[in-house]
Amino acid sequence: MISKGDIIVPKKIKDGLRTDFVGREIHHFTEVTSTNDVAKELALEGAEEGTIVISETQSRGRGRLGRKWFSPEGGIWFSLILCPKMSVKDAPKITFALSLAMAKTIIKMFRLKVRIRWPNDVLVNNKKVCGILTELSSKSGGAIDFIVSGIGINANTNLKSFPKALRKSVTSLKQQVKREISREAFLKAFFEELEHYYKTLTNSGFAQILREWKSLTDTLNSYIEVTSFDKKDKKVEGQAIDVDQDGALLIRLDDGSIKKVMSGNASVRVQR
Ligand code: BT5
Repeated sequence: MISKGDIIVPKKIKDGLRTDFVGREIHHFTEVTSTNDVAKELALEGAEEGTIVISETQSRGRGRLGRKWFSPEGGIWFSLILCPKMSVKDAPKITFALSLAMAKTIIKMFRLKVRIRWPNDVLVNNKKVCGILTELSSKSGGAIDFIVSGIGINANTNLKSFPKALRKSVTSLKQQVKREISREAFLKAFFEELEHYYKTLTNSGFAQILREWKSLTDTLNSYIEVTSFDKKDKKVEGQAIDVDQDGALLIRLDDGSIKKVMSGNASVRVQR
């Protein structure tokens, strides 16, 4: 049972919120299967761009490829509806803009050591604090109809609520700053940051996002192992040398050849 004092109050986020559209409409729940599912239904019913769906817990929170996303109370589990005038192949760029906005928010609010791991993880002191799942609906002709970006942040979650196997690789903001954080203040700051980077992406293009993203990633110049989702979970190892203008990771394999991975799971072996 979640006590009333621990529930996110949307009004506290909206009061003084300096955005044009992100977070103007907030739907808050105690428990849902996945906020991405609820947001998708709302988008299909014509919800406005910038609409947010937040839940205190999720019974079937998911990561990429249907992996389980643990969503105990104290976290921030939410989805955002976006309607960018982009083609489907550009959708991964949204995840770059969101992870950059997340990293910037954590740095500005808590001055922690934050790194972004290609393509969708935000780490604090080398442990995962946030994951992003971008799903989309497309129109005929390859244009995006809408995007639902699901963002999970271990804000005030207790590490004991995670399975033992995960505890070594995850952290929460509470654990890092050694006090409970205001989830409303965090979301307000994040919504402002994310609208800024989303507008940068849609008005000025990906180059500026990528430049800032590169200054915060731990993946480039490291020796990494990547499980590629492009072709049936194939594992590759090598030196991560660049992220190209589509968001694909370029890896120099041990035989000197260059491998391009559009989507996958990276872990850093040696940081250079
Ligand atoms: C992600 O997937 O990192 C995307 C997570 C997105 C979660 C949000 S919460 C709101 C919205 N609603 C949803 O149902 N989802 C979104 P991926 O890169 O595939 O990472 C999944 C892996 O992260 C799992 O296999 C675990 O190893 C690990 N993991 C699971 N729960 C975690 C947590 N709470 N914190 C950190 N790591 C976790």
